[in-house]
Amino acid sequence: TPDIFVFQSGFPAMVNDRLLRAARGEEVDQVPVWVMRQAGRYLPEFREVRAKHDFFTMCQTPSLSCQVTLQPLDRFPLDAAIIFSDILVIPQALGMEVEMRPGEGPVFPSPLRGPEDLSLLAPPGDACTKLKYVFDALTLTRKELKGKATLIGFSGAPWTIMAYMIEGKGSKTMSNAKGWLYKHREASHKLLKIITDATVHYLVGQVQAGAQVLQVFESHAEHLGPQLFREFALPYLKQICDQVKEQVQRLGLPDIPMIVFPKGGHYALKDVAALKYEVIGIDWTVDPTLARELVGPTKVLQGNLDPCALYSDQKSIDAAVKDMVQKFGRRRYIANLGHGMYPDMNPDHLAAFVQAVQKHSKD
Ligand code: 1CP
Repeated sequence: TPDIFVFQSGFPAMVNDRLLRAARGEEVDQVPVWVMRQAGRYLPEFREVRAKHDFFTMCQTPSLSCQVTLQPLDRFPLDAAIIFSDILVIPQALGMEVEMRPGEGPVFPSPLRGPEDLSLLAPPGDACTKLKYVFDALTLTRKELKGKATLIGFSGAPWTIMAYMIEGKGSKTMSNAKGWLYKHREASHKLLKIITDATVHYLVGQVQAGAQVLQVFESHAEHLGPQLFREFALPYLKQICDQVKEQVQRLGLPDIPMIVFPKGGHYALKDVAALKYEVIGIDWTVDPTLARELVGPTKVLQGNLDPCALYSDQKSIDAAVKDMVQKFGRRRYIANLGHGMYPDMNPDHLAAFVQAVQKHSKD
């Protein structure tokens, strides 16, 4: 539609498209770099904003979301910005209450108790009308970025979201959510389908709003193992990628590179590589050489320094990054940590990480 054309063409031209090029498998002058949780409490300027506002109020206020999304880019020469939001806005949009409790993380006061609770969820097609604030934050941020970095939109993957909806918070074992997979197989698929449908709408909306790359976080892959992953994660990751790409094409928008991050899912990398995601995020437990062997030559890899390596001194960070870049190679590679920043990390050590990627990967 003409509306969308105006929207997409109304953004500033890209001054730095390194990450986009790498995601498409094209040659780059140096390896692009960004880090998961690059906007967050390890930055004093983030804590200052966070002290004044509730977490979800920040997500729901485009000017605040934009402000903290850009904070790490003012400090470090990063090649991407990831929109400040959370994967749990999808359960919220499906009608569930989620609170962010200081020191505890996200908590659902009324998690799903059993299959009968599925009838309480809002229809997935309606969910996205409640997430307009994310779209507005993306549009604003894409403009404010002025083409200096690629804007990443994201969502959680269905199994990871289902796990929170049933556990009601983070869990060491995920035994309640896994209990559903064994006891309520049909209802589990029904729930995963609801989440998938809402997520497809949500991600397509993010592209319309200005997201240039999408990352799908399967943060709790480690709890599944090969069999459960094949039945309860893989088909939904496939549906998300296939349907988002199809709908984006139907809207006349350019093809969007997609990243899938199956954290702790080393056992599933071969299966995941059969999907159409261009980029696969690798956590720090997988050796880069093995990751490349498992996914084959054409996929782009992203990762994977142990985040805790940032607790070491700057010289050691430089050496670790040199080793990582050498193992992954300069082509079809996006440098990142193997998971997110922690609140007690020193921003100067992230600076050392970013600088080392650039130093060791220039052509
Ligand atoms: O720069 C960025 O990455 C900021 C945007 C962002 C993203 C991509 C946030 C802000 N959250 C997320 C994704 C997210 N949220 C994931 C996937 C990534 C991952 O595996 O870490 C997950 C699992 C969540 C759920 C969540 N939100 C947790 C984990 C809970 C648990 O114990 O399992 C927590 C602690 C949050 C809160 C949160 N989200 C984001 C921030 C900055 C914070 C800290 C909260 C605060 O400021 O009070």
